[in-house]
Amino acid sequence: MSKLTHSPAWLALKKHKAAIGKQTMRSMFKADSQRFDKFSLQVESLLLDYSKNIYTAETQKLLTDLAHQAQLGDWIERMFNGARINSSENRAVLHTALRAPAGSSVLLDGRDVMPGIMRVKEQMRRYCEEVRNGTLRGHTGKAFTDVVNVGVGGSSLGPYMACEALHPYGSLKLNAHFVSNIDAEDITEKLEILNPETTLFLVSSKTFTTQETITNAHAARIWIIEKLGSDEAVAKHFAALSTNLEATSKFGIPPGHVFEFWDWVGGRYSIWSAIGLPIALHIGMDNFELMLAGAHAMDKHFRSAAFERNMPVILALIDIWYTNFFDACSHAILPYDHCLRRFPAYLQQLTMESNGKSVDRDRQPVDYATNRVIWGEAGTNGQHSFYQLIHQGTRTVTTDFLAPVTSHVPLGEHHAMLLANCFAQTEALMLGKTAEEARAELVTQGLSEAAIEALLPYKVFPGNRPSNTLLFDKLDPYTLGMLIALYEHKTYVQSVVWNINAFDQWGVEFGKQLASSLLPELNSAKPASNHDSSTNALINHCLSRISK
Ligand code: G6Q
Repeated sequence: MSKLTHSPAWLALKKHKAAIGKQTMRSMFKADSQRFDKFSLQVESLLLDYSKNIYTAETQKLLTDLAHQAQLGDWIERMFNGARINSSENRAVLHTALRAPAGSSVLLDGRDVMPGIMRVKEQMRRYCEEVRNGTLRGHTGKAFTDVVNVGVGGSSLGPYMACEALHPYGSLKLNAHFVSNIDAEDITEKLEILNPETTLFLVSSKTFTTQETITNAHAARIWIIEKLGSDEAVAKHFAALSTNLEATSKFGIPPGHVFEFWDWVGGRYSIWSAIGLPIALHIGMDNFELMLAGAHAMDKHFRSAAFERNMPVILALIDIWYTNFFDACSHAILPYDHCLRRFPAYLQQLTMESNGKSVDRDRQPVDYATNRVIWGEAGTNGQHSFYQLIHQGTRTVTTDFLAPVTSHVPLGEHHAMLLANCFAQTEALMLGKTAEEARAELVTQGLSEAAIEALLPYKVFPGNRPSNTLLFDKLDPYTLGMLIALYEHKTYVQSVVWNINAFDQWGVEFGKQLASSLLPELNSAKPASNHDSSTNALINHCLSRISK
């Protein structure tokens, strides 16, 4: 048994769960008209309502004890101060330095990382200006109209999500595209609609060795050379975002078009680094800097606020409450903002790749649940598909609803309707519908007693289904920065309590290794025989079908 599940704070929470288990949120709201005031928090324009949870002042106290027991305060400082908290890779974790303002100093092994960060930001600014104003042009002298990010995972999901989220701030003259899949369909469907003379490729890869990215980048390189008729076009039509300067130079990208970052920036935390260049090109460097400023504001809050008033800490502890004491199976991210439609996918990687671990920092297997499955979809689309399961399914799904108070596009009653749907869902999930209420409704509809009896069980909603709601004034770059940093820190807090390393990803590395070792067998004339019977048969089925 691990120390955690035997610790005083854990055992106290277990006991508390048994006691609180009988109370419903409906009764909690009824008993306390101040419940929202007690369980909500505002940081700048970001409002978190966490009152619709199975949660009392005692829950908050016990969860906060758990955080103190894990020495969360020390771990937070360790991260910001450049300690090598990514122990299995012996790396510091300093994505927060990337959004620190000019004039800050962040030491790593006694050396300030800020001058390097500022140098790359300055390089990004110049490049963005020159591409956006047409000073920097393609091989045939035409200004760029399209930017294609070639990258995968952490080198794609963040910029892709942010370019969509900040679309209202995007340049109409410079379209952003994202190619990530090794499936040739991905790059081919992009190339089909693009003009090589006006297309700029950003090869985004921390390692510059990832099979998907390098293969797609080579396909793009061949396309440019063939269409523009010269190898020299590569230097003008390609830039690289990477830590591997040797490999970028081998690819033929001139040093001035290579945007560096460092091994202390994890892939899924790299949106703030040169990996953010597609965002900066799309919305302009000033707006990108606003995104960094929003994240920095959240960093300051995270570092200084007491745990009871600390937004990332509160969200993390509530998540732990359900994960470890209610056996909740998954958590849905439900943005009522079309621009945030890729946010669930982004958070899926951030949290599942960070905390989907089962061995703790002391190399011991854990005996408690770690990260849950994260999923979601923009509202109101999700309402017409999977919300059924959230309302009436057999397993607890907890939820985060996110919504802007105002829309970028005031059109009729659209935005009021969007918000009405959002709030109605959180209310219904909390309240449910009792048999009496359902019966009264059916009576009003004029149904016979027999028809009511037949329908009634299906019309009852258990309620007591937890949700958090995050409201912000408008989805601008600053707010998006705050939101991303909020979830990054939430993820970190959970890892600290669970005593796991949120910053390695051996499962992802495993996948990379497996695919490359199997590839030669798909190109071989001989049938495969080195695997289990299933894998051999799958390979051999393809070989036999291809040769027909
Ligand atoms: C992120 C992961 C993973 C990584 C991709 C791309 O934290 O490690 O998603 O970002 O595998 O890696 P490269 O940037 O090295 O190509």
